[in-house]
Amino acid sequence: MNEAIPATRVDDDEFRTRLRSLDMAPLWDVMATLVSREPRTPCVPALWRYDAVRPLVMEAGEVITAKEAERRVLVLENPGMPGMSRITRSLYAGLQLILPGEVAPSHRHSQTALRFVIEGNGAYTAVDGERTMMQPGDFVTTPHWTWHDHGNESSEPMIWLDGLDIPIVSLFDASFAEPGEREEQQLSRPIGDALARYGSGLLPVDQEPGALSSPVFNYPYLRTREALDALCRASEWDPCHGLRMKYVNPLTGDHALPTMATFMQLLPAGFSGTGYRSSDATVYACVEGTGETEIDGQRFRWGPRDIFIVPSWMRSVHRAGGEDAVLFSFSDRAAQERLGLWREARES
Ligand code: GTQ
Repeated sequence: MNEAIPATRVDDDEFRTRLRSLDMAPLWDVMATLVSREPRTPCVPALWRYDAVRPLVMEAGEVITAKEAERRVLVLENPGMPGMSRITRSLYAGLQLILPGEVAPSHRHSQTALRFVIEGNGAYTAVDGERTMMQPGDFVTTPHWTWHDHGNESSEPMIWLDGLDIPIVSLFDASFAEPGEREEQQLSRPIGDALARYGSGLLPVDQEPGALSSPVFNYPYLRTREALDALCRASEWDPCHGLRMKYVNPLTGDHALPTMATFMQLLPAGFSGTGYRSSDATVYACVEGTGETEIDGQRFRWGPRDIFIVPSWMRSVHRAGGEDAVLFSFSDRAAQERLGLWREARES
């Protein structure tokens, strides 16, 4: 934290050369960077307009099949970190395309994944023996080390936003993955089983508490939207967030996934928020309505299906247009909370 050290004492090249030869280095060169007073990040604010990126996603459908690619995805790369397959320092995001009749074969990995459905109707993801049919606005999870395959038996292409904790797992050098024995996993439960069993305000009578990831693996938009609709009549609005809810694991009340926190928020028509910062860089996907988010003074206008990010600790302000706006978002807040790292600052 001491930024001014007299040059005469530290500019001893001969000393530095000897240090380097023994794989050592002086901390005082890098102290202020390593232990910064506030978050410093190469991550920059960015927005992907769906109208601009969709044609390229469809073009990817002509270049390679889902099966050949294993996962046919265009990675959303933060412009501040090109070539690093990450949308923030800790998170990966991409747009995945499944065309009618295609299957993305079964596999499992250490990384936790989430899907947020952007376009299409009725493609499925199967997770550990159960399929769920996906609709726009649905939030679908694939907890770490669960078998999952995706398929599309509908007549339209389906596109969803993938969010994975790939950079977190790679930071720990803890990545394991394996392909399934068959392309599509064997199903052992009917469609809708997990939601009925765990996500309906009920639990099996002998259910053990706990579990790192939620047993509910599809949080349908229909239900989420209904909840927001009912709440917005009664709730007082948060000056920064409007009405913001988090997706939870019904066995713990904690975030649905251990590393990534997920949220849905409603900004009422004409909402003009106050300034907000938090230590979790956040990926937003607009579901309904239009608006703008000012990020460190830069204005990003968004509409349905657009994706944008607010980097760690940058000041953001949300404003909604003439109708109610709905934003899905995810971040590494779940991991940060577990490590005691997460912080926020609000302007009143
Ligand atoms: O659907 O399993 O975007 O394994 C990247 C890696 C999606 C997936 C991605 C993956 C997946």
